[in-house]
Amino acid sequence: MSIHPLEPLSADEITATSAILIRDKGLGKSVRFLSVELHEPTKQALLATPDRETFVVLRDRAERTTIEAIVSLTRDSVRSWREIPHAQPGYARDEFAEADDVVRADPEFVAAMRRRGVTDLSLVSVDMWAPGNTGPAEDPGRRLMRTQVYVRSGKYDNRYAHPVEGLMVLVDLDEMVVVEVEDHGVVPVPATLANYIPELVTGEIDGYAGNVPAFDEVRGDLRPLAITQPDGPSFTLDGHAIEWQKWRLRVGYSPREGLLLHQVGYVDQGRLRPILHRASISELYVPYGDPNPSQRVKNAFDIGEGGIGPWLVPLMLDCDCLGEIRYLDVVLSDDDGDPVTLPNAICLHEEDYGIVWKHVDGNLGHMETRRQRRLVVSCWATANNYDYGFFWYFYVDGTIEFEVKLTGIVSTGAFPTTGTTPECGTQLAPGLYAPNHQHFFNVRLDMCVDGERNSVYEVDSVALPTGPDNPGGNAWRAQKTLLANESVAQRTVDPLAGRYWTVVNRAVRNHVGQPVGYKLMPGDNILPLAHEGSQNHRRAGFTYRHLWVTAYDPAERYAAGDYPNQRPDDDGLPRYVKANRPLDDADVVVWYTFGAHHVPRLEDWPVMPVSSVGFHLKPVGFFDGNPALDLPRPSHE
Ligand SMILES: [Cu+2]
Repeated sequence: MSIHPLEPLSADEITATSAILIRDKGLGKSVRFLSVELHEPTKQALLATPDRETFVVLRDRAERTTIEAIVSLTRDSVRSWREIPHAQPGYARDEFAEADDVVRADPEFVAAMRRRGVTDLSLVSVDMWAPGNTGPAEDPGRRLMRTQVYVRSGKYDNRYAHPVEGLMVLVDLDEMVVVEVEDHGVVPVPATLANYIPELVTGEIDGYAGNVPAFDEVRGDLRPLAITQPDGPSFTLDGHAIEWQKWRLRVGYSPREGLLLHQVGYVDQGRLRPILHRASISELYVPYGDPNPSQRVKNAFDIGEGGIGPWLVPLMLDCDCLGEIRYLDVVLSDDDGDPVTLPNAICLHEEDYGIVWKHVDGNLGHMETRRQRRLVVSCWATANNYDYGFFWYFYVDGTIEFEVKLTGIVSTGAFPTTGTTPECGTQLAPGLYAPNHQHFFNVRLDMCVDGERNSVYEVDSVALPTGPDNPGGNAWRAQKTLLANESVAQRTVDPLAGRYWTVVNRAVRNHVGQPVGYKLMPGDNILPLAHEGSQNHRRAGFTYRHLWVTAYDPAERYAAGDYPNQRPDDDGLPRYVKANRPLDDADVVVWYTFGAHHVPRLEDWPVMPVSSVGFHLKPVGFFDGNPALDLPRPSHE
């Protein structure tokens, strides 16, 4: 049985990978497997039958070294073994758990908690954060994590209502020892309960009275709303390949990026037309904008420091997903290199999405209406307090949409109730606040609009000067500017100019002779507010531009570089574009950064209603007309 070269790794392949590495490299107990993933064949290699390979990141705790290995399963051998100096890869789950034990057992930490009146350590909750890089004194060669600490009022209590401000513990993960207990002084732990589990909110369970906000009972007036597809869904799934309507795509995943898409195309008049070779979220960066000691260190590269894969959560039918659902499992490795299966981590389903087109001919009294439908490919990941949903949508009119849904619990801090309320956050309860912050996402889109040779244009709508050509002063046009090389292809949004970017193939023309294309339509967006010299500016240069275009290089996969964890300076896009490669009629990769700006609301507490951010890819002259013209009339039975 031949396996498609882009099929994700099976559990057996992960086992085989670690067995080959242990056998050929004599790996001992000091080596952790931080990640094992498919080593994806390059576009060139995909044209033939590539070897089946895996890419592994290892950490040797004894030697304090990071190693990248490529293992050939086809040839039963280690093809590449490379030490990466000064690199701190994303954390493994086991490191979180082990560090937690070490912190709890530390006498200095126990004493600091006692100074705050906390003696029952079973109620203390330790969240692990990447330490970031707060200054030149920090040694990125030492593998570190920094805590944020909370105290629950009871077993099921929402810990984020009770932050321990100003107390942080730095842990060395290679040695698994406490490096430093940093105590900026006692701030009373806020006491007001803020739960979201109904039995706790209503006080039905003893010890949880006094929740704010509160309700007496859950609503009883919601009648069933059922989604039924008696004939099943309209898509088919073969391994990880999906066919739905005229869309063709492959679903994949990696430990770092979570959900991936490969080889997205559209069947147009019997011909499969490629659009995207690969699409993935390349970084998720969350800088906090508050000066307090516990807050200014919150500077998370959630993808480069952790990876979405291990944070994926199993999805539940009729809860996460409504209707006819097909689930895909995700198989990752643990830190011994053994496979771990996350069941039902990726959800596939169809949704009705209102009306796609409609017209009533008033003269004839004739009406035609068609319904919009979309294929949804999604997953959810929980990163400490936050929950992120990653949703790809494919519409019957050729549109692709990517949406991130943000929910979960805002990160909190405490302040003395005798002082003023913090300036850079929102008060949630007496002594409790949620600091201002931003979430920046970067999506890497390896484009192939009707082939690999594409060009990218910026399109602004501009008014024509008044004069003989514009006698009424009303005229405006869509002005296209070629982004000819990497030094100019670093752009920001401009909603007042209706700015979008098109990716076109000049060698393929539509029926009016124009190059076929897809356009990237930005949604809400924001720039960072952090100054030069800040961690944001030093370490996350990719957030200071929204659109980046680079020449395809399979080694360039992450907007903040391969190893942002603890790195003092920048990498990724700002480095990639230094080559200033030409982009016209080239194999291009489009990277889009979009920020969710979060001035927390009281209504975001204690769990925030979903807030969405994302973008659309829409055909622009890709088709000769409305591709949804051939949809059937909705039936009226
Ligand atoms: Cu937020």
